Amino acid sequence: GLGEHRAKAERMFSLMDGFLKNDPISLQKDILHHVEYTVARSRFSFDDFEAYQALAHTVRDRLIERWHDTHIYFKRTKPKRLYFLSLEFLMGRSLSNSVINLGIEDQCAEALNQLGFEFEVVAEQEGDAALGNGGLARLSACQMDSLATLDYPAWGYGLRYEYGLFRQIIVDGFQHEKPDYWLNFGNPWEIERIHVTYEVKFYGTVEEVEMNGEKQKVWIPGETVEAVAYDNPIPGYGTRNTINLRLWAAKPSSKFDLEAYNTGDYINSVVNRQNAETISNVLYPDDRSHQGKELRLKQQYFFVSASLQDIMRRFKEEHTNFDELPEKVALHLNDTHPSLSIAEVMRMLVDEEHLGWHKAWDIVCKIFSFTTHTMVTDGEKIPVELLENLLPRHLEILYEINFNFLEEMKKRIGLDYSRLALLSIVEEGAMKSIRMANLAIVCSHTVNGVSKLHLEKLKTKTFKDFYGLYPEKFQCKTNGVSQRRWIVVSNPGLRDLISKWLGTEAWIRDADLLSGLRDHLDNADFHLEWKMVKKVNKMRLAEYIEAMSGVKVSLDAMFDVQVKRIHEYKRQLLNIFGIIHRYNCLKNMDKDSRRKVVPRVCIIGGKAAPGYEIAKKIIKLCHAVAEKINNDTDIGDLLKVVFIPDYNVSVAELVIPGADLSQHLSTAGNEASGTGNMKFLMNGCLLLATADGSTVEIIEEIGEDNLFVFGAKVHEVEKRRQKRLSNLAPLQPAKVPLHFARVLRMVRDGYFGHNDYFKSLCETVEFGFGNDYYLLTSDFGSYLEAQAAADKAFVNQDKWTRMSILSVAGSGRFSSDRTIQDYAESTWKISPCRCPL
Ligand code: 73E
Repeated sequence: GLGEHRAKAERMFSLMDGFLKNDPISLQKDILHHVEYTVARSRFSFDDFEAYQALAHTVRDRLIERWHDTHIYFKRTKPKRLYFLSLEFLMGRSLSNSVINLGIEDQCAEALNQLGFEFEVVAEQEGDAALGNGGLARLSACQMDSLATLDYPAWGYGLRYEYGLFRQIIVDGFQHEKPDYWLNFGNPWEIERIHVTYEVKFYGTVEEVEMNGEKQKVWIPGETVEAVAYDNPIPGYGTRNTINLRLWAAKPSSKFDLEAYNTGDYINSVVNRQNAETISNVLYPDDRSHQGKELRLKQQYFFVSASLQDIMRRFKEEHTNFDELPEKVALHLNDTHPSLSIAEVMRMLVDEEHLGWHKAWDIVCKIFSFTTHTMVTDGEKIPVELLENLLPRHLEILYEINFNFLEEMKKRIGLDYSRLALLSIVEEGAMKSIRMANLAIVCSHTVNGVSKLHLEKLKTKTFKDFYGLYPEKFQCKTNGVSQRRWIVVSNPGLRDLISKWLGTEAWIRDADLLSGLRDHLDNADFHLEWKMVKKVNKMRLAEYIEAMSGVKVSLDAMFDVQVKRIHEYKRQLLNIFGIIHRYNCLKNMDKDSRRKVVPRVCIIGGKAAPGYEIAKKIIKLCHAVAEKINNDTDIGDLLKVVFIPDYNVSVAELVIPGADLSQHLSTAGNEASGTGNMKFLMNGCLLLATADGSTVEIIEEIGEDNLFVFGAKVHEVEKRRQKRLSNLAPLQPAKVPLHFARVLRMVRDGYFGHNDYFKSLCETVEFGFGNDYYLLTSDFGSYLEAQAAADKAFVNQDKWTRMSILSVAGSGRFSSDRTIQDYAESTWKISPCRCPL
């Protein structure tokens, strides 16, 4: 059984031992060593947190060994490297993930046990690395895991924010933001490289100088800060390969503010030095919105400049001719955030390496690829005014890129000025600005969408004009998530069950093997064990809920979860309205009917961007509704509402395995992909969802009988919006379904208190006001039907279990391994480079 497969896996892993040994005794010695000499506590007396620190350092040593070997091997074989550029990475905790990927979990647990500690408890001491907002950032983290596991010679580059995403605390039902100063207790997972530093320059002027009889532009910068590298080893699973995520921190440069020193204002000049550090200080907490703020632009350029100096240095160490760049370097832009890279590479090649413009441009167009994560047309823009001041030379380069591009377009499409204006990288008008998406599309050899539906919208709407020009550039790379993080780390019970019934752990590297679970679809023992795993996970979650909110929940209830950033388009409001409707139904039922009701625990969690008023009101409404329902003795266990505060990666690892049902309610055409749905799918949780983003492909894969789909389809949304507007003139409240109107009235009239506060929230779905842009009114009926179908299926536990098994069995396609392999082969053109044992 399982023991045998574990033993086989262990033999495979033991081959990967390096200088440091991984048997429990050796691990224990190292843990005690670190307790004494790194943590500086007595080895006879240390607590859970200190045990965590010591174990983390023990694991870190082993990571460093592999990470060295991997890079020595890469250096020797000089493969084409992928550089994954992203301003956000949501890594979460590292201990469990590392220990699993190194294949030393049992040994570590045993080593700790003998010292009187429990691995799970020790692992929970770790705080999350939350250097990102939501889906985009967690996707980067899953993709790093896949890149390492599949042996690709890749590097991740990002920023080492000192304050990660704010911590959400709830006071009286309202969200408050608290700074996440995550480095307070040290970070054993990073390696500070004090000698890997680069100068990053800002401001100043551009001057023209004569060089070898030719006129040449030079940038005379006005301010210099230093970028220091912090390296974060990313171990692959079932391989020795351990790749690097290099994050930059800003430090004052020795050249900083030289002027002030010379004029003698010593104190002020030292104080001013601190300004340099503010660059990498704090992560912008807005998911999806872009503000034209100078600090944000500074962050972007700081990141881009340091990363590209590092990349070019490595290239020049191995190669002499820039013609080789496209064969040796792939630069990937994770959304538009790092797309200043394009101007920066041009500047380096033209101004510093003295290549001709056209030659440089030719190279640049062969090295960049771009993934867009958004559905909206109005993407990231940088005000020209800001650029002119902060990066004057880059602005010139951007103008020149645009000039050449528009000249080429004129030849292709003629003097159609309105079309040219749409294509232009420069947006004229009240606020002249650079359109980062246009820049990225023009310069990248591939533009990737994150789901089939998303790509379709890119082609026909968002970037329609560009698609007409470069149809071959547009490709679909449906997102995926790592089964290492989202099953192996977060759901060990399910991991063991899957391995036992598949007879192998090979699915941890090859998720397609999960389809083998279908062979046991009707096996009663399998069903029993499957339900048992879910039950244990629900117990864990129930304990957490009680600890967080004081609400006791019944394990017989259906655990219904919606966790993600709070956004109008994600329609948490639809969920809450559905809950209120359910409450009304229960109140109106007689005793007999109540006995047949499936009890529910409705769990909602997520952060609202600090400036997003409506999102914050949704959080408050959730609490107000919970307060009312949970305290209604008439309702009891039939309905409970819980808001889980501070939703983040480690909370997700607890919540997702314990969910029976998960909700993904975005109005069709708004969620580019969605990745939460895939995590729930892998954990045998049924989905209740609109046909949006990647859910469309989940439906394709598991069949619409195995989840609960509702709501307007993409092609219907436009029509409904129009219809909704034509209803405006004669204001026809009769068109609003009765149930919906009643729920809305309750909120508006203060049934849950705070009616003044909720007024503007209600107005978003009312005609004559917000006009219900996200179509809650027209989707409500269909939503309730899907909910009823879920209730009905839950009563039949055999059927439910089958659906649950089929969900996991169909989740292989949504592994980030599949996504990454596709990118590697068709976009980046890189090959595996496996470090020998
Ligand atoms: O649909 C998700 C997608 O699954 C999308 O909203 C999200 O990216 C996920 C991964 O592909 C996303 N995040 C951002 N844009 N799209 C974003 C924009 C600005 C700042 C931070 C994040």
